[in-house]
Amino acid sequence: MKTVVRIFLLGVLLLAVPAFAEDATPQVVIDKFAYAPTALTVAAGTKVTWVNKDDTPHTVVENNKKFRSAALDTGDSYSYTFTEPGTYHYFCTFHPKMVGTVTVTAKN
Ligand SMILES: [Cu+2]
Repeated sequence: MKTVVRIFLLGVLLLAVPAFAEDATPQVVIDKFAYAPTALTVAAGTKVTWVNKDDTPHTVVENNKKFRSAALDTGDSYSYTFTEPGTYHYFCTFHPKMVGTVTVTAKN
């Protein structure tokens, strides 16, 4: 019985490794007319991916158009790699009340 538990735990650990690797690319989920998380902090050089899980098209557009996605349908995603430290405010062109922020810190 103990061996079974050990094998199970080993399996859990092996499954957890790819999950940690995925965290290196932070995701912002778009759902119910909102970005989640609304505010995200990443180090310079980080790629951020937005995924639309809503049943309505949305966009991701930086206030000064430093980045802008096409219209994202349900299931579509958009990625942008932040190279310059700073604060980036973005919104949805279809629903301007939808806003989010990415804060980019200097590379360690
Ligand atoms: Cu929208």
